[in-house]
Amino acid sequence: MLVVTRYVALISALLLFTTAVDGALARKEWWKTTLVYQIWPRGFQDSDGDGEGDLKGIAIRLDYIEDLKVQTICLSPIYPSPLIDSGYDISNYTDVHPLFGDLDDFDVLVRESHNRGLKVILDIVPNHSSDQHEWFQLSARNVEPYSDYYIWANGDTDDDGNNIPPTNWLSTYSDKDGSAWTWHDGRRQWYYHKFHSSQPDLNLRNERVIEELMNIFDFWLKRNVDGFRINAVPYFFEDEYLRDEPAAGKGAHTFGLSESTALLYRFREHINNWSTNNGTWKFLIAESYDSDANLITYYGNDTHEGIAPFNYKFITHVRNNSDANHIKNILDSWLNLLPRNTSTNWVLSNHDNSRAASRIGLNRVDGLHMLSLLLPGQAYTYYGEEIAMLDAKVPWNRTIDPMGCFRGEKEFERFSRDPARTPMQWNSAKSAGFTMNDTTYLPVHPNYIYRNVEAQLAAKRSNLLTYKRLATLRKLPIFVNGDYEFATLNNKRVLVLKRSLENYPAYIVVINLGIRQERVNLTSIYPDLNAVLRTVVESSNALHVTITVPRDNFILTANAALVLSDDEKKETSEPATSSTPTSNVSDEDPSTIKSTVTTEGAISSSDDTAKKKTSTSSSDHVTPKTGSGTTKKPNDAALYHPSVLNVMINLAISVIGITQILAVT
Ligand SMILES: [Ca+2]
Ligand SMILES: [Ca+2]
Repeated sequence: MLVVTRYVALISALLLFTTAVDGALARKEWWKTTLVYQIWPRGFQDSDGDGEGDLKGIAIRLDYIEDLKVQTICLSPIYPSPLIDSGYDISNYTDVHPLFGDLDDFDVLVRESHNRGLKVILDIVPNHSSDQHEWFQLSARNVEPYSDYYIWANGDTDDDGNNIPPTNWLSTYSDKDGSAWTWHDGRRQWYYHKFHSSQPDLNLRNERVIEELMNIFDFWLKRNVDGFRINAVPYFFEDEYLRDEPAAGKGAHTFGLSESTALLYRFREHINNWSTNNGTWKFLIAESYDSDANLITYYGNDTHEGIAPFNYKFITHVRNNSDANHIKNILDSWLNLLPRNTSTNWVLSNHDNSRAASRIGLNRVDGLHMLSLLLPGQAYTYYGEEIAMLDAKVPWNRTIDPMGCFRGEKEFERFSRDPARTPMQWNSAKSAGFTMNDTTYLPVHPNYIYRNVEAQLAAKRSNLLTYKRLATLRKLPIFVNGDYEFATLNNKRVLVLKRSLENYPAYIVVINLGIRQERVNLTSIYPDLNAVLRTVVESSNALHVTITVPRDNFILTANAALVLSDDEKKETSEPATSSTPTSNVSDEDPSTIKSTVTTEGAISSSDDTAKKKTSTSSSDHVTPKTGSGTTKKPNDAALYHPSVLNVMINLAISVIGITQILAVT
């Protein structure tokens, strides 16, 4: 009896250990496939009627956010700021702008979010502060230790004795002469600002400044935030010797320096140390429009873990005239660049760019969401994208973005980012339900009368309803762990994404990017699928939707998209070769292009060995060959091997059990 009791206790302890290990690993990796909702606090929800969004407003809308099935909220800057650059000009990194509320409101928002299982991440701006920040005020007066907190230089004088800037470096928010240097009368020196003259660049070669930044991370970590978006990474460092750029404005000495990447590694190490000490795993993501070669270095190297960069390919490379081949090639080439054991993310739009519905096409939004939400890795949704909000027309006299303001009345519309930052469209009431005020911080898009959350929730089909179904679907193991494969059909007008996972029915996303109806036949690319596929999700613009479709002959109306499932296969156990023969191939592109890739971003080629291993994980994978000759690899997100652990423990239990039995006998 004693032996039996010991045996049961041992098994219980081992099972508890297994569960604890699995749980700990899952917690550590929670961010790898999270669906992030980016909130622009000024434009989301006003709670006090001043026409400006605020933290209490976000808290009011948490039910909505939870119902969207997103898992993480990313807040654009909420800190005290003169708001010259919409909050990216921070005058105090460890407080909340009174416009948005206070720290208590923030704590409530975090607590309420966590109660719903939602994570909260903040936007941190290490490159520059506001000139209203105390550091700059003291630095301008040469007060120690702040005198070297910013980048000051003496400059030169021209032949007429006028002060001229130290270098030819240019500002992004360029005024008439475009210089990134502004003369400070008090200190009688120039200070460097890549962005607006009210946003002086911090001197990140000063260890005291780095310490300040680490303290800022700690301040918010103590308030239970779940991670950070790191802003403007390629601008962190500039040439130490202040050399002129060979081509002014091209960034040879002011953009993408390797020191910037190295600082990311330090941030990562600092946050990881926090995680280790506190047992709460944090999420980091780096904002950068740098070259692919530099972006890949963000992931880390043999000695340092890095911070994954945003994948902005949808923003930088996909337009309303992009065909299926173009999109396939863009996504494929990025995924193939990824280092082994790393994952990526999908961003259709953000606060710095035209909205996806305006940039790529209103009718394409659902199909794009099928890609961004059903590809492996994280996905990001910019507020309003789920209802396909469009850029609003913001007149000159309402323009507040410095990118627009500096260009003047004739040119501002080409540069202003205000059109993508207008108030969330909640309903058809006054000011779209964003505020009780008649006046809103930016004008509401006039289409709010019919394009709003309330209307889309009530509709039989809508962008919002499609989005919610996709957000739910992406949590299935096949989308978390499965491999992916792109193909194109119908002369580059139809894009196909297949997700597959062993012992799991395949899912196929089919998107008609063309403006005409397309008859689709999947048999040429996937002959081993069931003859009949189940319609899982359809785009809100799809017509003639049926519960099932024949694999070899179905219709996609213009810009329509479907998620199909092969899930009857297991029940029928139908051999792949017994699929219904092709009956209609007339519309098929003879040059159909298909490539199979694993979710690790490693295409089936010999260059696998050249890919750097950057993860700290010790897991290396054998690469089995499938019958189709395609190299498949397990998904990076499934690296915990709980099943292996379980097998080992079961084995240990068996051995111990046999030993005990032998001892009794
Ligand atoms: Ca308000
Ligand atoms: Ca800088």
